[in-house]
Amino acid sequence: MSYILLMVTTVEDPQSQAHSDNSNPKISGKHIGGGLPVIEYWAKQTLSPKGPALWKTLLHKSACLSCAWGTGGQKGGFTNEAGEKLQRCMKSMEAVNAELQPPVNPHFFETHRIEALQQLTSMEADRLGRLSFPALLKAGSAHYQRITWEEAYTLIAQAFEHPPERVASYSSGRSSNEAAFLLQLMMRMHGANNLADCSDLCHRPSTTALSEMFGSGTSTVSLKSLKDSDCVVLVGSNAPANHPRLMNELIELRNQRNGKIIVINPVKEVGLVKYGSPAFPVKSLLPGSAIAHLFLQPIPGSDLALFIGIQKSLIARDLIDRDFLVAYTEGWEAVVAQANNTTWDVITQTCGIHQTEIEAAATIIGESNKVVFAWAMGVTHQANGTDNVCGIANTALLTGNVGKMGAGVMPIRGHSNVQGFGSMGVKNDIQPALREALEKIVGRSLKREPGYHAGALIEAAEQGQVDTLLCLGGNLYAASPNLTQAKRALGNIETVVYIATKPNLGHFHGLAKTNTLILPVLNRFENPHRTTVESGNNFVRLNDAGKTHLNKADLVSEVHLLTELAHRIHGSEPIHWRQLQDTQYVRELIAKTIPGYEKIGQIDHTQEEFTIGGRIFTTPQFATDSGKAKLLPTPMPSLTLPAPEAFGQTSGTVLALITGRSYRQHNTVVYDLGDKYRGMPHRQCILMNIKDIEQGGFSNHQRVSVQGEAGKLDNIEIISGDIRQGAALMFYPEANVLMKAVSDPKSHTPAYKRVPVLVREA
Ligand SMILES: Nc1nc2c(c(=O)[nH]1)N[C@H]1C(S)=C(S)[C@@H](COP(=O)(O)OP(=O)(O)OC[C@H]3O[C@@H](n4cnc5c(=O)[nH]c(N)nc54)[C@H](O)[C@@H]3O)O[C@H]1N2
Ligand SMILES: Nc1nc2c(c(=O)[nH]1)N[C@H]1C(S)=C(S)[C@@H](COP(=O)(O)OP(=O)(O)OC[C@H]3O[C@@H](n4cnc5c(=O)[nH]c(N)nc54)[C@H](O)[C@@H]3O)O[C@H]1N2
Ligand code: SF4
Ligand SMILES: [Mo]
Repeated sequence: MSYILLMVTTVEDPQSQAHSDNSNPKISGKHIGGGLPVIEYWAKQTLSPKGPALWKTLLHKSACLSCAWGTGGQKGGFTNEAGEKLQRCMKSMEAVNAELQPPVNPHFFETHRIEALQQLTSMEADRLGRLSFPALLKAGSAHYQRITWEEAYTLIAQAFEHPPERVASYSSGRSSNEAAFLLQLMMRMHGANNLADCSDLCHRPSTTALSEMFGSGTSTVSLKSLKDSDCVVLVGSNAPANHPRLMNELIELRNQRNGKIIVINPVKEVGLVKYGSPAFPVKSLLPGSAIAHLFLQPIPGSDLALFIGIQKSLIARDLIDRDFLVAYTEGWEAVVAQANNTTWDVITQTCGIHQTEIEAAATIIGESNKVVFAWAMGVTHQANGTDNVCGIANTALLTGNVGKMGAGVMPIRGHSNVQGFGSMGVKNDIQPALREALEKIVGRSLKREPGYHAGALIEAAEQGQVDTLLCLGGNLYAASPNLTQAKRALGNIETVVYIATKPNLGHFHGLAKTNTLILPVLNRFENPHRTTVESGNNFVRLNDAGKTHLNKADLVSEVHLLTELAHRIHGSEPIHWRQLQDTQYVRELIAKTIPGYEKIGQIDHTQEEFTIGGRIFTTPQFATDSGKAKLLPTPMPSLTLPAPEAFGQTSGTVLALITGRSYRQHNTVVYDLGDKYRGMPHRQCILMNIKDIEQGGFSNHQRVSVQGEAGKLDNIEIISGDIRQGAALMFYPEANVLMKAVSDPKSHTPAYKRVPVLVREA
């Protein structure tokens, strides 16, 4: 297949930047994704002194810590839910490796002032080792000091005496379903719904859009169903780095089923062009497997325009499924009308992709029988993230690609149990069904009004409206946009409690007004009891009990910590919190209250992992009230960038900055510097298109300053790479100092992927 590259005029970029797989992309880093470096990493770690412990952990019957694709559990560390072996990627080992570090030296905090700790980078903070005793930093003190658990519980229980609306939690998706369930129950019994969660910063636009359209907010596709597809459209995902095993599915789709792959991403991620997978050691690992048939590089933030274009082309050529629309959906007429009424000029100028390329994508989608539309943060981290998701799902529905085997919509989730947190009700609004079920258990009515999501929490804290914040994992400080604001906001909270496995930037910068506590916990493979997690593909895994290597450490499990705390806050009636330290009882409560989770009540006896009921649609019967899927009209984004004057300058190059992950980091935690696949040797880089470099009068490897609306970074090295003209890419969390907290009004998720910046000579 070959597509002609044509010139179009756009606001940010005069050139269409689509490529077919016949083109020869110039990649500044590696020429294939994955490949030998992956095997080198496995070999190096295996041969290191930690090797035996690493392997023991990988073989432990618990789910992978890293991403939500999910593997491991009762079938064994390397087996997925389809029973396939060799399904564990290097990222998994990377995550385990970090957890197997020795403890932070018991005298470390005594000998290091907080000012010194604030000089540490993310990687240095993580490398301090595992947290292994409770610590407290009092206002005015220069040091975190060791405290007892009793002192910690007493302090936190006192902090929970503030009015409920002034008490909040934040959580991150690595903890178990059991811990998540207990957290929300404890908070809701306290009387507020201030349950901010990392999903507010992540896939909330997907949940918001899909809930309204299908009555269920998660993927409609199971792994089994994905394996039946004949086309995948992958939008705004760097799966080779963040969900590596998804690459195996793409390789099988293309090579074994002769299926088609469309990739949409302003950055030509090398692994999405060609990927060498260790799961296919002979055919793929060294030569690499071709991935994208069609690679479209739109202007950041413009995916919706591209999808309206695809819809327009499908409608014009009668490639939509009218019988399906009439029988199983609502609202399709308005979506068809919108696509018809939007001119090609507006579409191509907004997304910067020529009509020919858009039509090529429509042809592939229209001519395929079973299409899965998958997406990640390139879609959700936008000021119109929810509309973006609607635009993708509308396209899926117009072509009859939801509600059958082999097809559907698939948000590729982030943290390994972030979706489980959502299912357990960790969110700032409470669904009526969950509320009613919980009310029966606690014997009184629970608050209905929504509480703070992550962004609102920061804003409320900044205004002095929050007294107590309990953080179950994560790094709210470094994950938030506008680090200066986040620091100031957290500094207005009386008591901040960090429940964590390893030190991070938040523990040293996100300091409370009076008391900051760090409470160490066991991780998933160390807990003395069983726990469960839920993957992005709606599969629930059971984690066996395990042991920690931290022999002399003073650690507890998250379940122990939360139940002890809840006992002190709420007493033992109507809930006997301490009894819930046996997680089997928590699972019984989950089975009674969480829709689709009924089977978890038996899992201790059956060890049967399961797919959650009511979410995977293989027939066109949806979970909405009418049973029909709803198509929603999507306002076209209007994308402009400010002039240098908006940054108080008269010269320089304004670009749309994408901020995301390097190959060697997990969210705010940096494991190693650099990203060899993108040719970026260290963290202080900005990836730019060669034309922007030349037109701006810069040169490759020049050091520049990058200025955003909220802050500036100096001494940033320009790296020329295969990124769309007008766009640039930098790594988070360092880049979070640049941006203001602009967010999608429907989901409140920040627009981390389209940050206006000015690049100037240093
Ligand atoms: N190893 C590892 N695995 C992880 C994580 C990790 O940090 N490390 N994090 C986990 C979490 S919480 C998450 S949410 C996921 C994140 O997984 P991803 O969403 O894959 O991660 P990001 O780095 O945010 O990159 C998203 C991709 O979107 C592209 N993009 C940016 N702007 C646009 C746009 O406007 N349109 C389109 N179409 N594409 C765009 C970027 O070029 C990039 O390739 O990974 C999870 N897994
Ligand atoms: N600019 C920019 N900002 C972003 C993003 C972006 O792409 N660009 N991505 C956003 C996204 S998608 C997300 S999800 C957020 C991530 O935001 P968070 O989830 O808040 O941050 P993490 O870095 O994943 O949190 C890491 C910390 O979790 C703790 N931890 C690890 N395992 C455990 C455990 O088992 N139990 C407990 N209690 N603690 C544990 C460790 O102490 C570790 O330091 O960041 C968001 N921020
Ligand atoms: S793809 Fe994700 S879940 Fe699977 S092994 Fe890798 S990091 Fe773990
Ligand atoms: Mo995420």
